[in-house]
Amino acid sequence: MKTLQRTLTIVKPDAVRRHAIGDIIEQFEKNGFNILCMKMLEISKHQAEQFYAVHASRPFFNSLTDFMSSGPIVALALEKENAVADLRKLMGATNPANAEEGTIRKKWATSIENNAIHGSDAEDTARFELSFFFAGYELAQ
Ligand code: FUP
Repeated sequence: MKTLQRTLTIVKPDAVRRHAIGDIIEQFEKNGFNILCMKMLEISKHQAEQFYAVHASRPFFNSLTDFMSSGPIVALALEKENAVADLRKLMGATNPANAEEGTIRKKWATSIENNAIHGSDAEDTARFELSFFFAGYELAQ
């Protein structure tokens, strides 16, 4: 039996500025992800701090949350079998210098911070992150 899994992805402000939204969403569809919900929005510094709370003690936290609140982003709820791991594979390594050929970060990321895309790193993180951006009624399908 197939077990569908959901994950949260964000097209980050750098990728939106570089007009990469369409290309990145095409990659989701070509790689078998169903798009359940999608919204373009801007988040405040405070909201970025809440989203990335697990990184609060890291040296890059201030810069990361400035960056994530620096312009529009696109948040999507994706679904497929093995969605969390498959999206991580499609994204590529956090640092684009280490990203494999054919990954979204290899194509669009310009630095470890301006790395084009976010994807949940585990099933429990995905639950928190999906509920951060989408209400229950939006995900009820
Ligand atoms: P990832 O899950 O690949 O997005 O990476 P992490 O959860 O380790 O980090 C979250 C975000 O913090 C990254 F997308 C970019 C940023 N970051 C930095 O800016 N500098 C670092 O040294 C590590 C991460």
